[in-house]
Amino acid sequence: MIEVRRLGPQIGAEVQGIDVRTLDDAAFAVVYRAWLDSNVLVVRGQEDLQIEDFLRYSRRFGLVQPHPSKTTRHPDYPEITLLGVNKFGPDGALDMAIYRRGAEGWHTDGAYDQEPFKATQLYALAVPSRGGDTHFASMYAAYDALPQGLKRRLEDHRGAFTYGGRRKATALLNEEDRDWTPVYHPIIRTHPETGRKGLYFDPGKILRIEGLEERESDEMIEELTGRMIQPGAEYRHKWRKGDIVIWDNRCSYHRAAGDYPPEEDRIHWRVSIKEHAVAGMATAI
Ligand SMILES: O=C(O)CCC(=O)C(=O)O
Ligand SMILES: [Fe+2]
Repeated sequence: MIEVRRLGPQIGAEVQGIDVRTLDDAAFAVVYRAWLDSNVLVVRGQEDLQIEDFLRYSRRFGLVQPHPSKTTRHPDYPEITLLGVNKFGPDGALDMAIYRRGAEGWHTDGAYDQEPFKATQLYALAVPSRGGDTHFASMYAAYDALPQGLKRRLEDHRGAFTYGGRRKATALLNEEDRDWTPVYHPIIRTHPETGRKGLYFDPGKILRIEGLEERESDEMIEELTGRMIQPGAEYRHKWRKGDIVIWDNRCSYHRAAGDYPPEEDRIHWRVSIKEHAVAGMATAI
């Protein structure tokens, strides 16, 4: 019996009573709908998944693609990024780019791509005794809370994004992959499936806002950074081993807490998912 439980007032839901390995199309349609409605979907208790199980389930959401960070790919499965693996270098020093991956600020994954990631999905293999949560927040709420004048002003503007953004944070990329040409996305972006508008923004990847003078653009980036997170529109996930969490990069921001004891393991498999027709949806909904 599938049950969907809301985790926060505007964002986050948990699906109970499923095994992702044996979900039929009708059940998957419930899962997918719950995900679209809540931006972040949690499935707990999926212990002992094999990589193939995780990939098969992930592909039902869209096109699973290898992430540009080649050094953190699984050696046999390029579509799987390993999070929290090889944290210590040969000299025993903690590699901060791995330990604090995703913790430098609120962001959305893949804004540096012409077609950003639709979704990111994580599976928890090892969870530390404390810390290591993931925080989420709604882009819809950020848009809704913008003053009318600002909404109107931003409506026609696109942002230029690259992987490293203004800080050129490219430590996890190979040398030859660091030269990114900026891509452009509307700052007010309409979600292709829900039709709702969100504040599509990522302070770590945006270079500038098209059509604004440099100073104006920097000020606007500053202002929008302060408007991303709205009270009551957040969800904080406390991981347990066997959890699967998928978030919608088209309508949510996230960040890792980056605060767990470094000597402990915090390991996830991650997939990056792009848009394409969703298997089983045509008949199921
Ligand atoms: O490890 C986490 O909690 C999330 C890291 C992150 O930002 C990502 O995987 O995209
Ligand atoms: Fe991320």
